[in-house]
Amino acid sequence: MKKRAFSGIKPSGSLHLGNYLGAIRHWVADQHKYENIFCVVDQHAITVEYEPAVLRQNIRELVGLYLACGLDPEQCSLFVQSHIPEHTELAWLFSCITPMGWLGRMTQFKEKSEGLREQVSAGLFTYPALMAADILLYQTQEVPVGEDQKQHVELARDIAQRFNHLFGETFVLPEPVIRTVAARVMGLDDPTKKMSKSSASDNHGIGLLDPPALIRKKLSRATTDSQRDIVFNRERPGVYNLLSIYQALSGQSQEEIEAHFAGKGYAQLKGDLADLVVAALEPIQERYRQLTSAPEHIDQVLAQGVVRLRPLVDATMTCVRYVMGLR
Ligand code: ATP
Ligand code: LTN
Repeated sequence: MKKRAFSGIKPSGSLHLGNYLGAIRHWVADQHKYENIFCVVDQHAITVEYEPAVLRQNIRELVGLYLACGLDPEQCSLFVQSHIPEHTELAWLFSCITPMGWLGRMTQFKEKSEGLREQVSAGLFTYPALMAADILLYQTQEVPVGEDQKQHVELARDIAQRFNHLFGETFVLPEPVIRTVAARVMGLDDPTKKMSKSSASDNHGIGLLDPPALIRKKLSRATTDSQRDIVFNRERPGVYNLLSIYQALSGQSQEEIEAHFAGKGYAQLKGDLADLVVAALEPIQERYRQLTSAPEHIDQVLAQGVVRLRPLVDATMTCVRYVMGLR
């Protein structure tokens, strides 16, 4: 029996290299090993200010990119979170057994609510209860994510444990699966901050749909430092970040990469890295163009995902409603 894997991405903007290297490329590479469920978590994207027309567009772009990156709808159930209303039903039930203290400790909440004070939405605070619902609804065993999501997956596990303790064995306890190379790609403009969809700066991230010339330009401007040698040293975050991206895309070891760049300068590092990034993204961009020229295909894939998942959703929810005394 294959283990079940679940993961999701917010349609909160254009996907970047961090989303690809930290998450999607592993989903694609391992899809034959798991029973896969991948979601476009649209209801998580509305926890901060957003534009409805842009959200609608982002949802379709994200599904198109899932497919263009190589997720095979025969091996993966792909769907949009709001198309299965039980996610929010279960999230409410979880929010009633999740202590405020657990939610208040989440670093993503602290970062995203910075400066907003009383204006911050209740949804941003209870966000992890919805994420726990996404994962636990499908009795998920493994959750492949980038490093930044480890804390949320662990919270989902704590919620499952608490539920099982209060109402009897109901949920499988999920585990985060985080790869070591490029699990946290940093911003090109500021290598102390995680590359993120919602950054306002132009030179922050490389978009999966960025044209080659733009990719080269952004990399040529990436922040480095005033030293010369090109080695993996976490204390030099700019160079370390570029080398980690190089490592993820080339599949070479750190020693091989350091030997390759010995005696060379940053311009060479940035140029070689741009070649690798462009070569990795070009086929994805080509498939994306083909897929979006036949938009019905995307609708079919999403409808099929919902149909396949329905029995699992019903099984979990029938049990949950009963043990909680709602039925
Ligand atoms: P936002 O800026 O809107 O918060 P985001 O760029 O952080 O979005 P998410 O939708 O939160 O992206 O994340 C989707 C997946 O990509 C998650 O598994 C997350 O861990 C991973 N991920 C996001 N940013 C990075 C990054 N910089 N490096 C590696 N993985 C990342
Ligand atoms: N919170 C995640 C997105 C997300 C997710 C999930 C990831 C929502 N539900 C379930 C894995 C499993 C994020 O901000 N990247």
